[in-house]
Amino acid sequence: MISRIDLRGEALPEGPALRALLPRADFDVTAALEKVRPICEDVHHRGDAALIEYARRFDQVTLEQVRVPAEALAEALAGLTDEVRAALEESIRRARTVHRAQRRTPHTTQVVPGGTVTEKWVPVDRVGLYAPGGRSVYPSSVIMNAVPAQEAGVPSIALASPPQAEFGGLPHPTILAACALLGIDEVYAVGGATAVAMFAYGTESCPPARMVTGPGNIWVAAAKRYFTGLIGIDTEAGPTEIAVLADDTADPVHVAADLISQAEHDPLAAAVLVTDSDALADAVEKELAVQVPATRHVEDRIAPALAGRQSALVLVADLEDGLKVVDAYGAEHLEIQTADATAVADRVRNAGAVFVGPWAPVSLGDYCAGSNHVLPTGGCACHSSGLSVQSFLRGIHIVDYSRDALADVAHHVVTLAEAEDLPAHGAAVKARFDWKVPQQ
Ligand code: HSO
Ligand code: ZN
Repeated sequence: MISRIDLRGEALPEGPALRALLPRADFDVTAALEKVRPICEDVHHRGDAALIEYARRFDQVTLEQVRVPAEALAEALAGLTDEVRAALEESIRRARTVHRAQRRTPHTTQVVPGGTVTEKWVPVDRVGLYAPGGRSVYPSSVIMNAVPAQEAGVPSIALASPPQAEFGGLPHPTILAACALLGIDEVYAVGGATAVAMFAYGTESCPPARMVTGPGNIWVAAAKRYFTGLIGIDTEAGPTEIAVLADDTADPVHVAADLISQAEHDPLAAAVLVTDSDALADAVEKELAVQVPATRHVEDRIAPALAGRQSALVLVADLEDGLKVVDAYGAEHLEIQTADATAVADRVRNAGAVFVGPWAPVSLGDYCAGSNHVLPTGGCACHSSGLSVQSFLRGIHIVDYSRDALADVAHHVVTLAEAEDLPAHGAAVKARFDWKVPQQ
């Protein structure tokens, strides 16, 4: 059901050679890019009419307008059960606690007497959030995108989610209810690449946004790549991944349950156990055989995800090698289930989020830890972070020098300008001090 990779033979290779030995799903955004390009350009030229046409074609829904009326949001909120409402509210509360602490304050550095550089933090003016439909109706993802944007102080936040035929052409009611709980009242029934294009270019109904965040399928990822440079994006969000670094102190029942929990997202989801214990690997494999058939999404997602080339039980000589392996992999989610898990977790360099010890399963982080669940996938954790308040802020340097402070450093500026063959740069400083500006 799940393959094994044994890395206990010779010394572990380094860098790309080690990465090449580790499993990973194919997620070819480049190929999808060619297909989304004409759709995005059509939205650019025809605006709402194109959105309505694509809703008919892709979602089998005839829309009269793309904006979701306020009454639909109120109705969706009223339709939530008390339990779901309380759980969403708790998730929002915890996410707010963590993200509020990420707010940035301006900082002024006195470089020299009379010369300061201040870094101030300014939120993006307007953000478009995307919430997928279909198999992935996740109100929790609405929370994970909206809360950091709100805590960053983004003044205008809109959300798009695909229209659903079974809900009269509106997005899924739990998505609408989550928006209502979060105070987001600008919602569009627009899905996939067309939603990203709507936010990037703007249409008659929807003013353009400066940034688009939120998970989605390969078409959403491709549209985000298409618009990179025109707008800000979070990440391209590939299939979910969980890696577990465990030794023989780990409970195989928990490890198997956690691997299955993320395999539940997608047939391309990755579940990887890295362990120095044959006994644990055997026990986890047995547990998978017991637990998988008892889950709801066996055939369509969990079984193919675990059997796919992206998932594996990886055997290593010791935890030192285990750390090298998980760092080379750079998982979206990494659980550490070892003796002294805190010390081991402390040494991890590459992961979207780290879950320490037996009481911090990834699904806690998916919903209610307070941490963000929009995290880098596909090895991007080696260079990028998950969504946070910082994602929605721009740091602007404010340079303030007095005459004396500029005079003091002027000769260095002029020298460097000459060294770069940019004499006009130097002249801009000389002009302020009656230096002779060279005429050429
Ligand atoms: N594990 C997913 C997020 C999610 N889980 C949403 C449940 N709902 C990617 O981090
Ligand atoms: Zn999840």
